[in-house]
Amino acid sequence: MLRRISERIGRHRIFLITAHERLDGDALGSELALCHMLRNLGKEATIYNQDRTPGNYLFLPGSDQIVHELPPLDPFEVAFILDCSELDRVGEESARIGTIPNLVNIDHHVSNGGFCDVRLIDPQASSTGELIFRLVRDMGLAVTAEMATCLYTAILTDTGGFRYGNTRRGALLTAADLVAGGADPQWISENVYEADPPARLRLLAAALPTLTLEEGGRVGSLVVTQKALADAGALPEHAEGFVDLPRSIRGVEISILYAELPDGRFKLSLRSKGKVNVERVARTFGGGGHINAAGCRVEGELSEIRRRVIEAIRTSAAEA
Ligand SMILES: [Mn+2]
Repeated sequence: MLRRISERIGRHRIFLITAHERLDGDALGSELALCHMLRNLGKEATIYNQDRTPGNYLFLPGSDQIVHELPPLDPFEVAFILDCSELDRVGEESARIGTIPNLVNIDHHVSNGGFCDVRLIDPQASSTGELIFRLVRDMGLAVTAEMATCLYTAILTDTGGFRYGNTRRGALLTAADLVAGGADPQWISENVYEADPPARLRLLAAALPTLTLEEGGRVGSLVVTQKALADAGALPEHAEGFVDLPRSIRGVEISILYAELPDGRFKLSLRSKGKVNVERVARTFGGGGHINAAGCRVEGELSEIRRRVIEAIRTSAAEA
């Protein structure tokens, strides 16, 4: 499959690169590394994202050139859809992007349905960044310092700072190669994790009193409402990582963040320890992800959603 992707790169000249809405370090790092690679080959590449780049990723080289309005599509020969298990994860413009003649999907989600022919899907990979690295190496191309910074950020963030279950040999070996290629772990970590605006801590202060432990302390959760966001003067991206906090409590196996969306629905982020599968829980609500990290969007009253989630956790545990 790597061959088919490199053939497409060789044969074509003008590329669109995109990833899922609500950007994370893997989406952005993968897009930017691929963009650098294509441009180094003398190709034209444009990154389109529906959402703005979160502030803590603006240090990534090339992030200032990302566009948020889809340019006229006629010139594009190939669209790379990165870190998406489904085309519609791209957002509002997914249908239009789907009309570009050649689609290539590079992704590591277990729930990937295989929405296009040319794809590189490996649920064993830590991140899409790790797969981009594989592609670059397979093509015999150099990993520049810029690319190394982007790909290291992708792996660092998708493994939760090399802590989650996807922190396997491949992730660590790739990270080591990227450090050799010019990625600076300390500088990158400071930019990603230690560059928060005060609003993020104000939002955290509002979220912590919502801490709820259920199922005998096995399930821990936090809530971020639209009101809390407004009061803190915070953006939804500032709640990034809050889901990991209940999980830091001994005995908590499943950690959930209920984040209210502007339309009143709730975006659920689920994390788990060890063999506990939250992907199955998210799938009950039409979402997806990985065994230890998944998400979904649910409509309804929060208390009712909580009840349904606990029910899904029980069902999933009974099936396991
Ligand atoms: Mn990812």
